Amino acid sequence: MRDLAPRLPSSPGFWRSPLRGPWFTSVLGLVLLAGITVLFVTGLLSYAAYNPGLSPVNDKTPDKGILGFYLFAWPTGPTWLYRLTQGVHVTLGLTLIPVLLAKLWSVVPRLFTLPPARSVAHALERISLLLLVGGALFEFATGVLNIQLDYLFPGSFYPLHFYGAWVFFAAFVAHAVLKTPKALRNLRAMRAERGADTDGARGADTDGARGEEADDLVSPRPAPPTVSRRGALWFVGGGSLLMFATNAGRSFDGPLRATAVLSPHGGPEPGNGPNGFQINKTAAHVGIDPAETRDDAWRLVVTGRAGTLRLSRADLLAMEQHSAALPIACVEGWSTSDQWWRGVRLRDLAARAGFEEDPPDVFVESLQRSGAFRSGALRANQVADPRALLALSVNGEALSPDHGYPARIIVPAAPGVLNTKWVARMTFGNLG
Ligand SMILES: Nc1nc2c(c(=O)[nH]1)N[C@H]1C(S)=C(S)[C@@H](COP(=O)(O)O)O[C@H]1N2
Ligand SMILES: [Mo]
Repeated sequence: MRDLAPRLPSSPGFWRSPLRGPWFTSVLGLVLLAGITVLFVTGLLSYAAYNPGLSPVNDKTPDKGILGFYLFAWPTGPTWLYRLTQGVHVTLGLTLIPVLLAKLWSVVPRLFTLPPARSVAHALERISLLLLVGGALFEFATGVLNIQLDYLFPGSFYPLHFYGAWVFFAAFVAHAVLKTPKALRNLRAMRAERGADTDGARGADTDGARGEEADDLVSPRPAPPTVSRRGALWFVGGGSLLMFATNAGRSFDGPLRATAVLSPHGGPEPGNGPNGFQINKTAAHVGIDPAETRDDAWRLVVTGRAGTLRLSRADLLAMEQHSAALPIACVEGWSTSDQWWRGVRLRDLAARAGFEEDPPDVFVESLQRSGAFRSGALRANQVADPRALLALSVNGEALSPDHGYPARIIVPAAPGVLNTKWVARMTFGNLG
């Protein structure tokens, strides 16, 4: 006879919620199966959008090996592409937090099962579960920390979140392959039973709980219910809705952004006027010396086949000026609507550097002396796009110091991080 006394979490009688059982776990599991698949795909897309294969400066995970098998040249259109993929990645991730927590709660008795392993196969299954649970918590935790104003996690976010995602996903695929058929069977069985109930063939039952007795998640001595399973699902869904409603707004401007009360970079626009849109890091924060940005001091150093040019802001303003309506879309998930940028085309600068036809890749460096985002490499397709600019003004006014005065990069569909501010140097070709 098994010990049913609730002494230890490993005792079968310890966990008493009548909500636990295959139906509850299966519903949450299927929601996560769909949601996490989207998170994984949009995450991989975001990684590709950074151009990690293009130059060591873009590559935060140089040891990725075959995990970079799928990398491709990120396109320059539609212009809102990264705004969409990364907005979905971050907002969906936040929205799924209550579902993830509920799912872990629903299977928590299994974490305490004794003996820890009954066989080699059982040991393997439990190790994969550990990677699955640990990996999920790790990915959600690093993701949430990275969208805070001051990143708190020890170490660089990129390798942690990237390798963590692959470890998690390997366990996730194994788990999904093993469990999806069972989850679907559970749901079908419950539905069939409910159908039988309405025929009046058997006595009334709630939420299709019958037939679950054999499952190890079902408590052998359940406490009286305080809420139905359906009610519990509504509660989880309500939590998700709350996360969505308090975060999604930062992918928009104006009154909608003000609804993003739980998000840094949500809230009101910083200031009014042409430069009054979201700022990632201010000039003061990254240590830009205003003296270096003055028109008499600042020169853009452009290097290419034609040697080295030094261009003042007046020289750049004397070149043909072009406009493009493009958003800023950050890896943190926030974005702005289209701003009206004006300046010199990157491909015209490439031509000045000696690449009249077929513009090459370019390596861009900022006045900023340190920090991960002081430089970035743009691919040839990005340089060639006629909407890709070295912007001198935005919305009809010179760039503000915080938006990158004297000049910044703006590339359609690219992640914000590639739109280098306070540009000092551009090297065309030979990225090494
Ligand atoms: N030199 C420099 N450029 C930079 C950054 C930076 O930290 N330093 N941040 C990048 C990031 S992560 C984003 S999202 C955009 C934000 O541009 P904004 O502050 O004008 O909105 O600038 C990019 N350009
Ligand atoms: Mo960013």
